[in-house]
Amino acid sequence: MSDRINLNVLYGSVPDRMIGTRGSIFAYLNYLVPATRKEILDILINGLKRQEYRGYDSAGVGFDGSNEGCKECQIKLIKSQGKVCALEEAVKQYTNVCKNKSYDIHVGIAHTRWATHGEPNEVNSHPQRSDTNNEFILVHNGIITNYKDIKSFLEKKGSVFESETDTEVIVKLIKHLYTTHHEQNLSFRELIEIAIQQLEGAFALSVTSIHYPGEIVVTRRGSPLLIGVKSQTKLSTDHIPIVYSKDHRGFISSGKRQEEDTEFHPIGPNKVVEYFVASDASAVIEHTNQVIFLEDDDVAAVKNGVLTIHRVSRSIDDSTVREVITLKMEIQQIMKGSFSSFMQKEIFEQPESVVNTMRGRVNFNTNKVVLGGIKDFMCEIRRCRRLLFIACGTSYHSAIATRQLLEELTELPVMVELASDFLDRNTPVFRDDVCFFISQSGETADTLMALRYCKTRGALIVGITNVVGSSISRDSHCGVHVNAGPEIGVASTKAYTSQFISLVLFGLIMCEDKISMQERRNEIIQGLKKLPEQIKEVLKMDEQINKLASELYQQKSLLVMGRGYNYATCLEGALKIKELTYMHSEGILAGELKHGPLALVDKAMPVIMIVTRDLVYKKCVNALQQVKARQGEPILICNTGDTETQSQANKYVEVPLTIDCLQGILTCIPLQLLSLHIADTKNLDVSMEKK
Ligand code: UD2
Ligand code: MG
Repeated sequence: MSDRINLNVLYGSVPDRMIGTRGSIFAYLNYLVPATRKEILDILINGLKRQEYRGYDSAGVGFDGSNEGCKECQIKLIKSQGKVCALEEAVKQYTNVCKNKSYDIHVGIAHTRWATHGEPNEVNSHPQRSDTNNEFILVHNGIITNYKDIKSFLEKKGSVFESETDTEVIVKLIKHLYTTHHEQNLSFRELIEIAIQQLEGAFALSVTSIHYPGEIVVTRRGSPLLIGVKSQTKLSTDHIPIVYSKDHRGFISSGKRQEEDTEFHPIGPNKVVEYFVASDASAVIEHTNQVIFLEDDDVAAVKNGVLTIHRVSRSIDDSTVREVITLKMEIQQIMKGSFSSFMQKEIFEQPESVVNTMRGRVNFNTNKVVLGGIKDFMCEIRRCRRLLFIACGTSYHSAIATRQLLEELTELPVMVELASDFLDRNTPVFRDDVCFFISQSGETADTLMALRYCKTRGALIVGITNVVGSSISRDSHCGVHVNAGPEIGVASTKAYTSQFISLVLFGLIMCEDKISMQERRNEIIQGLKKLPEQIKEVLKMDEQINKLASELYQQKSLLVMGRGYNYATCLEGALKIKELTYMHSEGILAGELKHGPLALVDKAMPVIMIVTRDLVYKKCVNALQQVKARQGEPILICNTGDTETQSQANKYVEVPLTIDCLQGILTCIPLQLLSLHIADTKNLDVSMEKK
C-alpha cells in the first residue's frame, strides 16, 4: 500500500478518492411562472427520483420556507437519510402548512448524496449551509481535495463546522468572502467565481442565498452539470455566448460592477422562463428538451430571469459559445416507451450508447484518445508486467473480445479470467500487475471479491463499470465509466458493446506513442467513428432475425461457431440464448471443431456460424465445409455483399464490414436480437428488471 502511494507521488498527484460526494444535483428556478410551494417541491423531488439510478444514500432539499407571519426561516432545509421517498414524506409533513403558498419567482435546490466522507446522516446531507440562518446554501457533487486547508483557514476566522463533509467548507468560504468583500457589492456570480478559484478537486455546484433572492449560480469542474431552459417564447438563438470576466473587467475582484450581459442572451429580461439544473439529462427531459451542457469552469448565473455563462479567463482552444442542444431523447430514455421490454429498448439504443462511451474521449480529427479516469495512472500502467482482466458473464466476454487487440497494442502479457475461477485458483498476483475489473453494475459479488483479493496483494486496481458510485467504482484506484446509460434489462446488451469500446480505447491509449502502430491506431479510430451508423444498419435486420427466430424457437439446442475476433461473439451469443430462452446453447471456437464438437453436428442441429472478412476468414470457410460435410445447415452471420460466402449457405444475416478488431461489436447484435425474439416467440418474459 505504501508503495502505491509512493508511485503516485512520483507519477503525478492522485486525488484522495475516498472522500467527496457522488449522487446528483437538481435545481429549479421559476421566473414569472407562478408555482405553489407544493408544485415546486414536487418538481424538485421528482428531479431527484429521475436520477436515483446514480446511487445515493441520503437526500435533501432547500427552498423558501417563510410562512405568513414568520420571517425567520427564509430558507428551509429538509434532509433525510435513505431513499428519496423518505425525503418526500418529510417534505409532506412540512408543507401541510402553507402548501398552497404561491411564488412568481422562486429558487429551490435538491440533492442526493452518496456518502463517501462522513456517514449518511441528516447533518452530512446536502444542501450544506453557511450558518444557522441558512444565508447561503449549496449542493455539491465531487471531491474538494484541499478542503482541510480551507477548513483550518476558516476555523481560524471563527467558522464553526457542523458536518464531516468537504462540501461544508465551500459554502462557509462563500459566506466568508461575502462578508470580507462586502463593500465591493459583488454580484452573486462574481462571489462564486472568487470562491471556486480557491477550490481544488472536482465539483458540480448549485448555490442560492437569501442575499441574492431569486438568483442561482451553478458551476462545474470534473463533474457533470447541465441546465434545461423552458420558455414559452422561442429562444432567439441556439447558443449562449460566454462572457470572459477578465476580458471585460481586467480582474475579477476589481470591485467594478459590470451590468449583466442581457443583450447577449436569447431570453430577454422580464420574460417568463423556468430553469432546471441537473446532473443528468434524464431529470429535465420531461420539462424541456432545450439543454445547455456546462463545461469545466463555466459559471452560469440566473438573475432577473436571465441566464449568463461566464468564465474567469479564456484559454486558446476554448469555444466562445455554449450550444443550446435540443435533446432528441424523450422521457422514453428512462421509460420503456414503445419497446416491448427494456432489453429491446437497450439493444436499439446501441447506436447512441456507443457514442456516449466515446463522447469527450475520442477526437476523430486528431486521432487523440483520452480516458480522464485513468490518465493520471497511465505511467504506472505502462510500466506494469502484466494486464489481468477479471469479470463474470457478459463482462468477461468483453475482455475475451478485446484480448487479441490488447495483446497487439500493449505488447504485454494479457490474462483474461473468470472471477470465481480466479479466486478458486488462488491465482498469484503481484505488485507490478494491473488488474481490471469489468462489471456493468459495479456490484458483481465474485468480481468484487477478486478485486479485494488483488488489492491486498498490492496490484493497481482499475474498474470498468457502468454505474457511477458503485462498489467497484469506489473500491478501484481508478477506472473508466463506460457511460452506456442505465441498463435495466437483466440481460446485458448495450453495456457489453460499451465495455468492448472502453477496452479498445484503453488499448489505443497504451500505444499512442508507438510509431510503428500509428497506422493501425488511426485505422481503428476511424473504424470507431463509423460504428454508430453501422450498428443502425445491423438493427435493420430485426425483421429478418425475427423470422429466423420463428424457425428456431422449437429447437432444443443451438450452436454458435466462430474464431479469432468473433470468438467472444459466439460465447456471448450463446449466453444470451441460454439466459433468455432456456434453450441449450454453446459457443464453439471453430478451431476446436475437429477436436470433439463436430460430433454434435448433424442435419437436425441448428448451427450459427460467424464468417467475416478478416485474417481467419479462410479458416472459417474451412470450418463451414466441415459442418456441411456432416449434413449441417449453418445460418451465417457474414459481411454485407459478401456473395462468395453467402452462396455457401441457405440462410444468412448481413452485417457491415468494419476493422477486424471491432467486427465483434456488429456480429453480436444479431444474436442479441435473435435471443430476444426466440424468447418472445416462446412467450417467455424477458421484461424482468435488474434490482
Ligand atoms: C468525468 C465525469 C464526466 C465528465 C468528464 C469531463 C463523472 C463520473 N465523470 O469523466 O461526467 O464530466 O469527466 O471530462 O463525474 N473510476 C473508478 N473506477 C471505475 C470507474 C471510474 O475509480 O470503475 C473513477 C475514475 O478514476 C475517475 C472517476 O471515477 O476518477 C470518473 O471516471 P470517468 O470514467 O467517469 O471519468 P471521465 O474523466 O471520463
Ligand atoms: Mg474508483
